[in-house]
Amino acid sequence: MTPPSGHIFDSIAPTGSDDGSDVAIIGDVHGCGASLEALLDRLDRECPRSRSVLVGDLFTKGDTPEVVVELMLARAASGRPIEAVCGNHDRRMLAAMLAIEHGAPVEDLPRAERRCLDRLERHGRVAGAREILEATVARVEIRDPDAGWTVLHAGIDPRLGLDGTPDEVKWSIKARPGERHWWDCYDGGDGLLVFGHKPVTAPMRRCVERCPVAVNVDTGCVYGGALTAYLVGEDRFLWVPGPDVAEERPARRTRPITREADRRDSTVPQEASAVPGRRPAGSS
Ligand SMILES: [Mn+2]
Repeated sequence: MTPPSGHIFDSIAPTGSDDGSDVAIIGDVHGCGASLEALLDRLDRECPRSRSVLVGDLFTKGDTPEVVVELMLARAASGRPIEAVCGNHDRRMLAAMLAIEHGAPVEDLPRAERRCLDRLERHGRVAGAREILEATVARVEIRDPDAGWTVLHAGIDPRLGLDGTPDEVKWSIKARPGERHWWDCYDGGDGLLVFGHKPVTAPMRRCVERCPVAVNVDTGCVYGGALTAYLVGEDRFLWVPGPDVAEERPARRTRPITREADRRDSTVPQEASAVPGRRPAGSS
């Protein structure tokens, strides 16, 4: 695969899916190139006109960030819509690249960024990664107001709502031990929010009155889990195994994920009745 060079990635970003095609929202890839390739292949077979939106955290941690770059640039160059929103690791990676450009010694970079940059350099994909990261970091969220969904990396503060939540919260919010997840306190007032950042063992779909309002697609691909896509229009998950999963595992993994998603779905109306309404900023 030889993706073309030049600023292709940012220029093809669509503003909406007005041709009626579905949108596939893809969880944290974290440099797992083979998993992204397998998932995009599966999307091409099962949902050939779908627009892809990645929740961010694209390159660091995994072994093949250069493959992620190649896949994204090649897809963009072929006219297939693919975009990403800003993840905390995308900001870190772009900051590391800028530091190197300004003369910082490579040894000063944190280990994950140093390893990722080394891999990108050896495969000639630094410029491509930089192009993708600049476009990605500039987009904290992608909304489709007509369809009622928003993609962001980590989530919102339910007390502040989507518009009131600061950007740095949107790419980094995560419950500390003992705290409730933000999505358990979200009443659906800002429509469907799709996100990643917090790995879960199965894709999580929380409903209010049987309508999906919060979907977590980070199934820990780089930690031996799966890479998941959520097809918004079909309200359906697709997934492929992460790089460390043994050959025989995907089939066994498949059924528990489905059952888990169905089980969570069916219990949601009871949960929703206990959800607090949105409160103004500063109140407890
Ligand atoms: Mn993250």
